[in-house]
Amino acid sequence: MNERKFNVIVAGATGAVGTQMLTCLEEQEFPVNNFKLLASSRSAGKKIKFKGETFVVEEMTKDSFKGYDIALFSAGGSTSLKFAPASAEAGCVVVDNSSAWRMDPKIPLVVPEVNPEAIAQYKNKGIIANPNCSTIQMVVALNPIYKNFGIKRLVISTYQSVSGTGVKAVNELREQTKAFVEGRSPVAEVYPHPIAFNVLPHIDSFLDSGYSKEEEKMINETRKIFNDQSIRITATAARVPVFNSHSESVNIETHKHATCEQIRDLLKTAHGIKVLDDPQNNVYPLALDAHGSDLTFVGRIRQDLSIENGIDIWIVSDNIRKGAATNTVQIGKLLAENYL
Ligand code: 25A
Ligand code: L14
Repeated sequence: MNERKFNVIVAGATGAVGTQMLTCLEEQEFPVNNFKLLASSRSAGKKIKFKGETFVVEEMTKDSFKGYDIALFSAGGSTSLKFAPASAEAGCVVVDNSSAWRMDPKIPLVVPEVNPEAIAQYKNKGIIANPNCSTIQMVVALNPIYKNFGIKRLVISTYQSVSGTGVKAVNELREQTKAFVEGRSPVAEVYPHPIAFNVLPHIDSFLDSGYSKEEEKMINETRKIFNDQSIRITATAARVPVFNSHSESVNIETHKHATCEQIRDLLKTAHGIKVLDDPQNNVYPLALDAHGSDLTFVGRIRQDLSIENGIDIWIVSDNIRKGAATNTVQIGKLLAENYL
């Protein structure tokens, strides 16, 4: 890697994902020169430590970006729609974690293990989109299977943690759990129903089709990342009372026949994946174990006995790290190293 250092902004720096982005920038040894933290007026003035130095959070405005090279955004969809074009205009390339730009055909949607070459399309609009958390971990696990056997159809069920919704949702699960245990009635503010000791088949808003937006994102984003509109996909996304890490059951129908051993061997050597698959000894991926890791964990690999070319797998990853912050910082690093 060359010696050049980059002027970097984190926008939405006080949120669940923004905070993790700072840790990832440190861990991935991102070559940072000037550094700036942005959030809403609510957080302006807040002090945050980065690489041993204290930075004061500033309110994001359209003038925040001049003289900076890369802005990592995790400030929500509407904020991103408002400010990302101003950043790009100022020559500061945006890597955006919100859903705002993902399906824009001119904007690349990138998972470094799968389609790093798409980063080159940053030139179109000065924006790169980071996919949805549930999609990222799934395509990391599916990529070796897609490349070797082809994928005809996916049937997905997710079991998603509350951390994706942000800090308030994490606090709500904690408070509701205490309320239940102490015999008080739980207060539901972030979600329409209590999430403690419950399962909600509801993530993001519902569409006329009957799918939720989260389910639609998994379908559309997966096809865009693989650049293959022929994959048939259906999904059900559920929220479970887990603080962090998403779990997914994915049923895969491949074009070519694959044995479990072939799939297991492929995944064992794939970048970013760890196979945990010894169910007889109670070894399989777990949300609690994935917490804090950048890896995507895969287990319960087995033949779907109901069709000819079917495989079932269980996928778990830390949704705030690989599902959001880690992936965004990885994209930023590839962009800096290879294109800027
Ligand atoms: O539209 P999307 O893309 O679907 O995204 C919606 C939300 O999902 C989260 C993210 O929340 C986002 O707001 N998110 C997006 N992508 C995600 C992903 N891949 C994802 N979560 C997981 N995986 P978040 O909590 O992670 O980040 C919020 C950050 O955005 C900042 N922000 C909001 N509006 C802004 C803005 N920054 C600049 N300009 C704006 N106009 C926000 O800063 C935070 O950093 P903040 O200062 O508003 O919040 C500071 C603290 O206050 C808490 N808080 C937020 N809202 C309220 C609140 N407290 C009380 N009342 C509120 N209404 C925050 O939790 C934070 O701790
Ligand atoms: O990035 O879990 O599209 O509530 C929006 C919903 C992130 C997770 C996105 C949640 C998701 C979020």
